[in-house]
Amino acid sequence: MELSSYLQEKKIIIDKYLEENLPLENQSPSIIHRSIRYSVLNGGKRIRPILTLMTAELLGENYTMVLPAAAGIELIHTFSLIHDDLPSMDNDDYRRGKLTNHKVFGEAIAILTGDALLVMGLEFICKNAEIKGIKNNSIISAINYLLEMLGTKKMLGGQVEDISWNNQEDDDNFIENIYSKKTSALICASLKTGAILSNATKEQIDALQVYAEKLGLAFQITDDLLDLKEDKENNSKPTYPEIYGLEKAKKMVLLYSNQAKESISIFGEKARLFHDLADFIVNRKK
Ligand code: GRG
Repeated sequence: MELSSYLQEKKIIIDKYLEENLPLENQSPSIIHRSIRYSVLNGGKRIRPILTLMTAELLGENYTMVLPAAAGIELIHTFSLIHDDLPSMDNDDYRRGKLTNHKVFGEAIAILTGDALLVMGLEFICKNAEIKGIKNNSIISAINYLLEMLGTKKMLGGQVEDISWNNQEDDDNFIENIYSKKTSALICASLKTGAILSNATKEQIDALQVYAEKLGLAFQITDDLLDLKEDKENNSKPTYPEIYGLEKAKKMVLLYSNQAKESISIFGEKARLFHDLADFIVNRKK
């Protein structure tokens, strides 16, 4: 199957699962459920949960085996976006082409919506234990790894460094290190969740982890390149292409994308979609 059809097909599956499993808007307290549905069901690309499904399929499982956990990861991703957009952080007015959560519901509800999505995301992953063939131990390992990826050494720590740095760091790898924590970490957890729940071997997990790390870096620098084309509404810090220039940024995206592809050679032709995704990240327009 072509990657574009695959992404479209799996996005529909994830959207449907989320639509059917999120609390309804009229459920009390209504405002938080309206806010959750506003931010989750608003056209994200669903790259992270798709990676979880893709990993299960690569390892010979049906994607339905990992669907609740994949949806849980999307909820946690949405939580991070809502908090990232807050006035005290990036102070963004628009997300996914619509007003950000705090612009519609106010700051207090936006913070609580993020909190609720983090809790609900973990709840969805726990629900994956109800699927026949999934071992409780695998759920515990997947959650354990995910929490490591979200904590102060990874995503949360990367965000702290991102909002605290003063543009005077002279280490060339400084921004890559932040991107690895802020962006690659959750992508690593997306693949590893699929891998653990599909009983992958250590060799397979190690290969997929390198792929995820490199894909995350290519993804974040591409995000910066796409942001350059949009008018900046806030006083955010300079991004990779603004510091190192367009040419170097494009070169690094290509390098990381190629390294991602090389890292999964053990899967051979079976990993074709993963190769296509690494190419797609380089060429994506949104
Ligand atoms: C993890 C406990 C904990 C706290 C969160 C706020 C925060 C700390 C982290 C923010 C990290 C962040 C926003 C990273 C940027 C990641 C990124 C590239 C987002 C855009 O992803 P896409 O393009 O977006 O997949 P869509 O809209 O398609 O889902």
